[in-house]
Amino acid sequence: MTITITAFERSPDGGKGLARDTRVRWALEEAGQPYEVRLVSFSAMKELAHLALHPFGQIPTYQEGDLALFETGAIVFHIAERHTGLLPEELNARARAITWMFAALNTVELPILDLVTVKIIEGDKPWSKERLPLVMDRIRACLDRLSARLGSADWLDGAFSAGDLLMVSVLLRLRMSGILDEYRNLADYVARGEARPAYQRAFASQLAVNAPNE
Ligand code: GTB
Repeated sequence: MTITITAFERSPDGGKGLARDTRVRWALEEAGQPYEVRLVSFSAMKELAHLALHPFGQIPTYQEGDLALFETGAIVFHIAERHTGLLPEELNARARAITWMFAALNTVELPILDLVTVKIIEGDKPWSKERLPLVMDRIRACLDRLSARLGSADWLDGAFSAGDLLMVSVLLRLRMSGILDEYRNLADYVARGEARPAYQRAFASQLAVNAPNE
């Protein structure tokens, strides 16, 4: 059955891989699943046809036969459950990998999104300068713990899993801020994720849509 995902017709990052379709593309590449991409404009995202797929009018969505999903965590979990390569077979190891998926999205991504809000969305507000150090402190508190847990391991819990895929995707958002460079092992961890051939293919395919024409 054909898998179709949605992505920005024109991503605001110009193809740096920061929009959330990249993590879904990456999961599909890791799982060796071919997929098609339907590009949507910002206005089309708010129209009824897209709202039927994504109640919050966002990308990415995932369609496979009569199944339609939204939320990258749910989509990556679905892909990981149905194909090999993203979740361990052994049940306890599998449960731990799923725990890291939730940790990436529920614990680590939240302060990182606050940074985007304070710097970009609310950057012109009078409180944003004052708020920035507080947000940075919350990110560092989280990264201190993550860095300590990762230690010198390649991945969070044994072999690469969907937990690592989501954690690396979330941490990538920090690259421009420079905070990641304060944590050598986390910077190396992200680089290891980006070096995976499946990530490279995912990145290249989203870049092909967004890179300005030569
Ligand atoms: N929790 C949802 C999920 O994980 O699927 C969040 C989905 C989401 O935020 N989608 C964004 C969207 O559709 C795109 S990824 N926004 C349009 C809207 O809400 O109207 C967020 C994003 C956008 C742009 C960049 N960028 O250019 O750097 C990075 C990330």
